[in-house]
Amino acid sequence: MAKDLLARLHAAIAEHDVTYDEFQAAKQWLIDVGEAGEWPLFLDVFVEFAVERNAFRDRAGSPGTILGPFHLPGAPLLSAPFELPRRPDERGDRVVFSGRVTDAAGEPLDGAELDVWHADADGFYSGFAPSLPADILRGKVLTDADGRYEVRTVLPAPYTIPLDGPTGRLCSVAGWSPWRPAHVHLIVSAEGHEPLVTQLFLASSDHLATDIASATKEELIVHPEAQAGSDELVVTYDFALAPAAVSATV
Ligand code: MBD
Ligand code: FE
Repeated sequence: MAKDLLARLHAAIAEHDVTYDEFQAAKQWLIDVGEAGEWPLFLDVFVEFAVERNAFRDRAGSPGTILGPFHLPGAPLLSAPFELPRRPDERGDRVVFSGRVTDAAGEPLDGAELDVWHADADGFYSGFAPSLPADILRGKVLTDADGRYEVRTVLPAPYTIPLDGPTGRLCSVAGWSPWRPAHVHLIVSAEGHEPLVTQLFLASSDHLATDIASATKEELIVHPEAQAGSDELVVTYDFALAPAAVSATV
């Protein structure tokens, strides 16, 4: 694989008639990505979707998409009414996500875990952007005996790659929009099943057709609905998990 990758790079150098000045500029840019700590961002934005698509091409159950660089382990397990921690003055429309977690055959999974995280109304993630408290807008919930879950939070805004770093500079020089559409991340897991890493995208968001991370899928777009007599929007979404891959036994 490493040899093949390098051979393709050497072919591209010849094809594009790359000069020494271009090589030195590319070398410095790669060094800058490392110094800015942007390798996780760069790889998850420009490479992970191809790995996800390939790794799960034949998997049963609901579609997944990329994990991205902003998951943190150790989010708190929430009890009713299942509200993600937030600031008292947190901006963003209030919303409840609810639905069922089943196996690939539609049988409910009791005690399945949903680990949920998302950006705030300015597109920033807690634990990564210094402007936010460390642990907000992240939490876990468990399904009940019918496989049902609920999570209450506020709607996130679209996310932009930081424009002042090397990844943002690449986007601007290449003329690529640096935005991801507004989305909520989830890892849905249950004993005996493959964990489902996925995202739900808000239908009302800008940038759905031009996600810089190439990770938006039609089946993952949700439409928050207003309900009479409530200021809480509702999103209903069901997750189906594939059976755990059978490991070889001797
Ligand atoms: C994100 O919010 C994200 O989900 C991914 C995959 C990459 C960059 C920012
Ligand atoms: Fe994200």
